Amino acid sequence: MTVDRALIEQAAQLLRGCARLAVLTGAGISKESGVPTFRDAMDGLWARYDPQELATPQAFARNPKLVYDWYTYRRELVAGAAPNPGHYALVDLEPLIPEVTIITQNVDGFHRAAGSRTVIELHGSLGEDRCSANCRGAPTLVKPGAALPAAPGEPPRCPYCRSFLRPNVVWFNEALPVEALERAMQVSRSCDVMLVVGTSGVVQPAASLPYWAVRSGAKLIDVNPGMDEIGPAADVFLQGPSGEVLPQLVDALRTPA
Ligand code: BV8
Repeated sequence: MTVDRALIEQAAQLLRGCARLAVLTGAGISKESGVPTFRDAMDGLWARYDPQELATPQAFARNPKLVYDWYTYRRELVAGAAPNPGHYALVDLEPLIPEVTIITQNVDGFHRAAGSRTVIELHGSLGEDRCSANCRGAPTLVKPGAALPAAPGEPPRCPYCRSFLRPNVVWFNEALPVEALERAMQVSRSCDVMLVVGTSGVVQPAASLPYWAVRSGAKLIDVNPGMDEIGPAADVFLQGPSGEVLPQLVDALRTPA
């Protein structure tokens, strides 16, 4: 898919004068790594479930084993996948722009795996389990080897208090980690440009960050193969898959105007 070269150049021009870049990413940036987005119908065993139904404390309370197995399935998906050219292009921006901060809604850890140095994980990380009671403070992380083995039909249990373990992610109707959200707000309000990549712009409070950036005077670039909630507010909308668009944006930025 060839992206409009004039729009790529327009976006590169916004980045040429940029000292502080905030990048907000969603599930779409990991699509080309083979990890389905929340909007994709999940396949096979999980096709009949709605992610927004499974990623909730209510679902876990009702059926902890089902929810825990869903995350085991997603961990296996991520373990078999890798960052794609979109993730690496964001790393390539770092030597070109004084300050680059990644604010991600994703829990797959691909930004850090690709080499991004400043990553704010708004919704936690698939890679870690925690005690569902946070018995030793929030979060009480439990390494895989330390968990009490799962009894049939149950998730593993906390070695300290025997509560069920759960993934260290933020579910719907749960508060985001305060320090991550405060940092993301501060970065969004002080950036010169916000680059939004691969998000439908629906889930709050992450979806409000681009509006904070614009209200604070930042320019907005949105990258998505389809229109999303952020696109209409963007100064430049780059329509295409991020694995193709972002490397072209980096190449244009490296080429003197
Ligand atoms: C909270 C971790 C309060 C778990 C996730 C205000 C208004 C309305 C609703 C609310 C509101 N405030 C709160 C809510 C409720 C809710 C919410 O936003 N609901 C939505 C559905 C309306 N928010 C919450 O519950 C949040 N908590 O506000 O708590 C509170 C305060 C104090 C005390 C108690 C409570 C918590 C939200 C976090 C939920 N956890 N993830 C897990 O992963 O399992 S959210 C999860 O879904 C993802 O992390 C992500 O954030 C979201 C999916 O969004 P996207 O990333 O955008 O992905 P999506 O599939 O939607 O879109 C993909 C996009 O990629 C598409 O646009 C597509 O076109 C594009 N794409 C496809 N291919 C490509 C591509 N782009 C680029 N390249 C490609 N190749």
